[in-house]
Amino acid sequence: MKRLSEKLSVTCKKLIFGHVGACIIILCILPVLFIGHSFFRGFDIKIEQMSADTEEEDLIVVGFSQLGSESGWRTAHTASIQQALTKDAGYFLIYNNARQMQENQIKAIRSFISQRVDYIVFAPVIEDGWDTVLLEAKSAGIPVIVTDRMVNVQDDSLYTAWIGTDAKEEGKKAGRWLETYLGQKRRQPEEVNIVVLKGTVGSTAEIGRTKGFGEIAAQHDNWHILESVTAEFTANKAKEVMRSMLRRYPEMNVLISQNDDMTMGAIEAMEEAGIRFGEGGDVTVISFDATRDALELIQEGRINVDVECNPVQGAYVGETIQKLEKGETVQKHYVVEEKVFTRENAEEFLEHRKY
Ligand code: GYE
Repeated sequence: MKRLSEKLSVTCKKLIFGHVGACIIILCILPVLFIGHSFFRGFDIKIEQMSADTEEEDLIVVGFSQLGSESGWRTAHTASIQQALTKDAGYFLIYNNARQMQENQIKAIRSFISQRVDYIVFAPVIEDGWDTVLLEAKSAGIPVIVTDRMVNVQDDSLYTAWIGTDAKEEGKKAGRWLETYLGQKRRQPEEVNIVVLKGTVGSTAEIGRTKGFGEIAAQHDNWHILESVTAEFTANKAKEVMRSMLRRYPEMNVLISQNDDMTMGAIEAMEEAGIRFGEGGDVTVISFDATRDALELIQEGRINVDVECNPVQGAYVGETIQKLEKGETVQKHYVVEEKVFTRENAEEFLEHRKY
């Protein structure tokens, strides 16, 4: 492995001047940069920390491009990667938050390439549009580990491994739960009128959950998807969208919300409008993620079911890197384990839920 100090020297040169001798000049201007460190703000790189770490050898340098911080799930996913790739475990982690913008992720990946990191880990905001930048990483000989959402690339050798969740299966689980639920105790209304709050359009979670649920819905003549509309995986947007859905579709009796944050926003809108929802209510609420807050709402009977999406992926990312370090082959696609939560089992898991 390349020495960290060597890589940082290259980083300095490329980031600032791009010619030989740049590091000498950098030493002179470092105090100025420390005062007005907005220069490096976009990449969350702590110069002080990096300089101190140049003393250390054999740290595996990982550039991590996270797509944003839109949800409780995302916070847990970021934490999971940060907790796995620690200095004690032998890593130097460079974290960048792309704030939902693909162009920011592309910039971050290019910056990681120019810093000659050992690995790139990234959670892509949407599936399309990665071929060029991933080819650049491949040409630089840097393995890319995709996590959470998937990329849609022509050549799958552009990434080394993917660790994530089965979004389509999650959508199907939601549909199958609804089938069973409606079938029980003659709950089947004549018409099942569904509104779907979708996540970020073009993201794996949105594509998969929409398709998976849609396949089950298509098997029932009396299930009508009144509208599928994005609320971008955020609570605020969902509250706003839900207000308008409630005005437009008073006949709605099932809400499918593709993540817990949107569910919280939608619940607020229903409360405001005096709609009875959840157990014994007029609107059945189906959510995804199963964060701690949502499990509590299940216990209170305000969410009927929550299809789990597991954000704890850091350990698998770490294991994959360790295998690659030893020259071992790694599994190309690794899907983490997921459950379905209702009032029957929420309590049992709530006790140990960390996110
Ligand atoms: O469900 C949502 C998040 O990609 C699986 O993104 C992830 C989704 C998750 O913002 O809460």
